[in-house]
Amino acid sequence: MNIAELLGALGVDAAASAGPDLTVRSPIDGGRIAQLREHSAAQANAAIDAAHGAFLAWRQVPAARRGELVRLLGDELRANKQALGRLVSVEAGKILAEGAGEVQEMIDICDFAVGLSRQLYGLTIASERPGHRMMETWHPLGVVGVISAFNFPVAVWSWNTALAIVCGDAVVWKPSEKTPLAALACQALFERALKKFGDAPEGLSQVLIGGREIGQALADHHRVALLSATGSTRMGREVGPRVAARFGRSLLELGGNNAIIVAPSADLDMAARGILFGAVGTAGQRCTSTRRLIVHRSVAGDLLARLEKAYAGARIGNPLDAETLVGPLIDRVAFDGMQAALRQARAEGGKVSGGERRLAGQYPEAWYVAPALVEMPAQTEVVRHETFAPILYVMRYDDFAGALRLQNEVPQGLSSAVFTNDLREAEWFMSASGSDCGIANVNIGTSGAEIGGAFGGEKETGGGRESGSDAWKAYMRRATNTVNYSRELPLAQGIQFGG
Ligand code: UN1
Repeated sequence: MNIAELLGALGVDAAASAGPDLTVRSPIDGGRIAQLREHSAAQANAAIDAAHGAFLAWRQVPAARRGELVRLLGDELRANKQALGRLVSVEAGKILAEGAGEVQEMIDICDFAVGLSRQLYGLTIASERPGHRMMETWHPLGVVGVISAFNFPVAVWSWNTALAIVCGDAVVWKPSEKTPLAALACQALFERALKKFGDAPEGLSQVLIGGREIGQALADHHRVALLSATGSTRMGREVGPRVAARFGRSLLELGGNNAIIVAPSADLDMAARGILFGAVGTAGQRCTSTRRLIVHRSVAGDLLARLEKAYAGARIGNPLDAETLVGPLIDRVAFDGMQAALRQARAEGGKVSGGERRLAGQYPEAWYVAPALVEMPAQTEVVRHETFAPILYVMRYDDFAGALRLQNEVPQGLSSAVFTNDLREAEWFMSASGSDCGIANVNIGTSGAEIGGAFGGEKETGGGRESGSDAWKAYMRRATNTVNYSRELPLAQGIQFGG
């Protein structure tokens, strides 16, 4: 299927979005796949106002009925899993299995949100006063702005939207300028679901194509009650304070610098497989990608030999070919960033294997690379930075406390993992004095989280939590209700006030 057929099958009216402003290229060969019109800041503000109007009506619809819309969206995603997954592969460059996997995450969060639509529960709390009852009620919040990155061009929208819709909110989405077609496809599928649903208000979910000005409109507009932003720490540093300045809420999911610790008792075969998926999968362009390996000195040689073999066998190439494991980097900027990091690693004493450009003859306008394994003498400056590319820095450790120190001594705190069969090490790793990340795994890698858990991390990762567990609470406002069913009016804290 060519791109026009793919968009057609997904219900995208390509002509309606065509325009001179934004050239969309496929990282597979660098070729142009679309030319789109961008929205202006004024259009963004109008979209936010319209979404607010939709919210005022939507919040009155019973939550279980709101869940029905998400159920219908899940049906559309099931029916179009392969087509949407393929579009993600074409536009973001991830391999077909990962494109389809990303759509599966969307289906999963829809299922989760449909169940949630019959919960959205609050607590009842013992009152200190006789004849009184205290409780919490969760109400819809308002307009949720979503800013997403190229690397998960559809799933991140769905984590936010599935929850926001059942929570009674409206959504305005600014996708990455690198992956607008996938966003238009999501919007088209959402509109199909809306048609089947019937009576939803106009403007409940909208997409804005464009760059900085759109992000700024979402950050600054007082009607965006929550801005959920996924991307670099640099972006978060800009967006977070702007939203805070107007006392808006933000949910930030920023950079990761995820490590795997491999202990002497580890199953090295399993560890090698987990590291390969984490470091090389999605060409190292997940926020959860494994970027650091902290391996016990006694097993380092054995593990590295396995990894070198696995790296040599990982096929680099067109992500649409079934045998490919490593697709291209998103663009030249990513390639240059990777080369700069490797130069810095060498200057800091690193021993680099891999990292060079591949397939330049076949795809002169695309940026394929051999994943790099870099043995570092210490956790130097370059290791402390997130480079969005398949670079795995390898460091050795002697005692577990030292390994934990290395793991935590970076500015980011998203995901982490340990491979060990030692119960003490595993529990220590997950304890208060263990990993300081939002995700701490045992005997699985750092990437590929299920949607049922809360997703996000600490420190420069931004502190937000999306997706499962009680992440829905960020999309609602909490009211504490105290009800007096007695005939007296006792004051709290025993205060006597007048007669
Ligand atoms: C991201 O890279 O922004 O845990 C999200 C994972 C995926 C999500 C990654 N479920 O790797």
